[in-house]
Amino acid sequence: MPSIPVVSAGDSPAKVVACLERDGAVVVSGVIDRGVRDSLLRELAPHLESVDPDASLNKKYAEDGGAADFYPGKTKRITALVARSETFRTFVTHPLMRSACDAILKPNCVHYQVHATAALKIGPGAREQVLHREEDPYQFFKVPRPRMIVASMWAITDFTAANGGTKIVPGSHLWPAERVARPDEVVAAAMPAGSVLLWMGGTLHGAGANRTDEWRYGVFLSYSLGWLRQEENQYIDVPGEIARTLSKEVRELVGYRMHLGIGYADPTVRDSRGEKR
Ligand SMILES: O=C(O)CCC(=O)C(=O)O
Repeated sequence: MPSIPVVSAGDSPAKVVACLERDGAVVVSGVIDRGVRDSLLRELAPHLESVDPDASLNKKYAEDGGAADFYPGKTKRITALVARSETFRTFVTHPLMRSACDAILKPNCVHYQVHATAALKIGPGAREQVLHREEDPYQFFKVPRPRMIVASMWAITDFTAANGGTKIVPGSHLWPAERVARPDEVVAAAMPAGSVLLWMGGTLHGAGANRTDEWRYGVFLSYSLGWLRQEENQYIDVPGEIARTLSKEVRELVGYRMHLGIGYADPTVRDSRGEKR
């Protein structure tokens, strides 16, 4: 029976990376304490409270005529977390994420970047999400693709198999394209609040169905090779006015940095307030 390995925050970065490389996913318990979770909840509440759980990103995608079914209803989803939450910025630079990305992404780039951010609340009655790979948009590369993305889900509330805990297909980052996961190969990430689930960009995964009467609250954070187009447009979600206020480390991780010659900009161009970037 496949399973997701569990390690603790005190375990070595090498152990986390070894699990990721072997199983395509790992749960690290005890990463963020109650105080950190409370700060994040406070900072994001004004943004999440106004989300219509029947519309959320689902409606936006449906209106685009794109993947209408990709985001299930009865969920609340917001992005732009770097701009919206000071606490979230500590996740972006967290040593756990830096060491995993150093080991998995650095061999394929000079530096990596934040790929996407989201707060994801899965409500009672939400159906499960279709299994997918973070690297699916890079169709040019054939599955199994080169390592391009590392993803994570930070449990703000407990995650269970019943309340929408993220579904993972262990080992699927190594599968050929045509292999389809059998139901007994899909495992829900059950983890207490404060844990972080990491997975490889090639690992099949998706949000679980919520069969309880509680909301499952997780924060998504992924990173990609510094020469790829980011999934979330960080220059819109973290505009220059905000980027200027961030630490150099966060600003550069968000993408305000060149990767070799890629991403240059004219420093004399002014932002919307008329100030130099
Ligand atoms: O909410 C989750 O557990 C996973 C979400 C996800 O994979 C997605 O929205 O693409």
